[in-house]
Amino acid sequence: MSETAVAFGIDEALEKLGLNQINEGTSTGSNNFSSGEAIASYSPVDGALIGKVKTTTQADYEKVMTTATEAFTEWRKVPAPQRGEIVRQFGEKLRELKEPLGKLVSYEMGKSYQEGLGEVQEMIDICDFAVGLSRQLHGLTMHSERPGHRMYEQYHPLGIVGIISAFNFPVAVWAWNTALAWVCGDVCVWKPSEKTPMCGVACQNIIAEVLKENNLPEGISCLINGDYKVGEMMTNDNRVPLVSATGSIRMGKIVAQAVAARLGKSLLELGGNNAIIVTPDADIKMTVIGAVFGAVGTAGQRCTSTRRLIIHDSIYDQVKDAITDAYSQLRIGNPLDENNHVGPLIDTDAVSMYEAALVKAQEEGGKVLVPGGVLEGEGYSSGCYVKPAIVEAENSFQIVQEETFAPILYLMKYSGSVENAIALQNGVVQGLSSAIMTNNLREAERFLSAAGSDCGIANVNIGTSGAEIGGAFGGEKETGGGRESGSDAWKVYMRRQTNTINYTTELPLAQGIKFDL
Ligand code: UN1
Repeated sequence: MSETAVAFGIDEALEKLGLNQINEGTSTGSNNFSSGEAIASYSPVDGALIGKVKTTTQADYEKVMTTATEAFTEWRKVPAPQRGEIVRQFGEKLRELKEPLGKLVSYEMGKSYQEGLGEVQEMIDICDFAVGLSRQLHGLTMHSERPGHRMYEQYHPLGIVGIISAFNFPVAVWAWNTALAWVCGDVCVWKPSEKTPMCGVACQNIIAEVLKENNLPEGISCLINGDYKVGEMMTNDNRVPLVSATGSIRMGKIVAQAVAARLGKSLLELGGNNAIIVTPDADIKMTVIGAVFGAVGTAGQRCTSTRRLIIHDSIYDQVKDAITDAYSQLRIGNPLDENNHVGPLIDTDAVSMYEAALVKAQEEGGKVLVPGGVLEGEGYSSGCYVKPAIVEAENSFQIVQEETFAPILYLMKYSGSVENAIALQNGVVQGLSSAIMTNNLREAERFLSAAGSDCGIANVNIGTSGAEIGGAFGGEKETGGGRESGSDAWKVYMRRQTNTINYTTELPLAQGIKFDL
């Protein structure tokens, strides 16, 4: 255990999460049949080893599928409100373990401790949502065209839901999926990112305890570990009717094609290229807070991170100065230290991508306003700390069209009406989140209209990140079209059945067809 880890109580947190033994690589957590090569998890905070987790081989995967399949036959018979009760207990455990889990998220992923706690709060919130939902999995009733007939629809569980999640939200995205899937009567097989495997084992330990206390099979929640090859076992597997995948567009295209080839369902939550439009009527103070948090929060590694600021030319210089000034006050360093605003990137590969993007932006003609750079020296020994950068750029630059998972903010101007800003905002392949800062009702409504933002999320006087769990979360175009968490996102985790019941002694056919024997 490193000095930093001890100073910030990581050892205690690991112990509370039942992870102490993993440090020796002797166990990979409950309900984990993994026997393959170990993957080591190093903290981007200080480069120290947190623990090792064994990967899942094809033979291990078969065992997991048998366990999950058996658990499903039992779980689907449990009434939905009772399934909700299990999710309620899971939410209670998360409340108890919010600090240690938030700390592990911060230490293994690198986001600030505040954001780590926020992520666990999202898990708690989705549990509460799912508990209520467990009594509201409604279908509709319809009027039959035939006399003495009743027609209605109902929702049944799908079976095994495969969850592939990314490093940037190592626990919350799993919970968005799994809390809903469980109340819907599904069982889940989760492959967390190989960059944050300890968070996966910690979550599995928490739910395993709840299931054990309730004499339920642990196969309701299964964990598999490894890289994309382990993910492929699920995407190609007919026994997994739904694969919910969060990650890059590149990954999503591979998953979508594999799942579609076997006519399975996929729920995709892929990259964003999120912009804030700043109109002449914007509140500049609010704009600065929203834009800076959006761009540098989680070190620019949210799918909802603000990547572009589209500013009206009449206020461009004023906004530019206010934002660059705010950047000069950012403190970059250990994310467990609550004085810091920005922690490290996930690993040194991410640092290389950040550096390459800054070079590319300049090659394409971008003008650097706030130079980035990799931080070195005391406190930065992991090599993962970078300075948030701002570049004046054109929307048409190839690098601006891409999502770089790093704190790089592109500033661009628009002139004339808000439609010109909306055209720029929509002028990318991604369609996750978008925002407009304005006190002008007409502009706000035009941004929200059918001719406005083409994204899954469109906010007014709020930044692009930090969505609440109560709304459906996801995006259009190459973001993948999936919707997770709130609203009626639960429907994707269930199969719909239309039932028609004849309570007469006749057998009239629909559409008035006569078929007399
Ligand atoms: C993600 O980055 O994959 O809206 C999810 C937000 C968070 C979730 C982001 N609630 O920023």
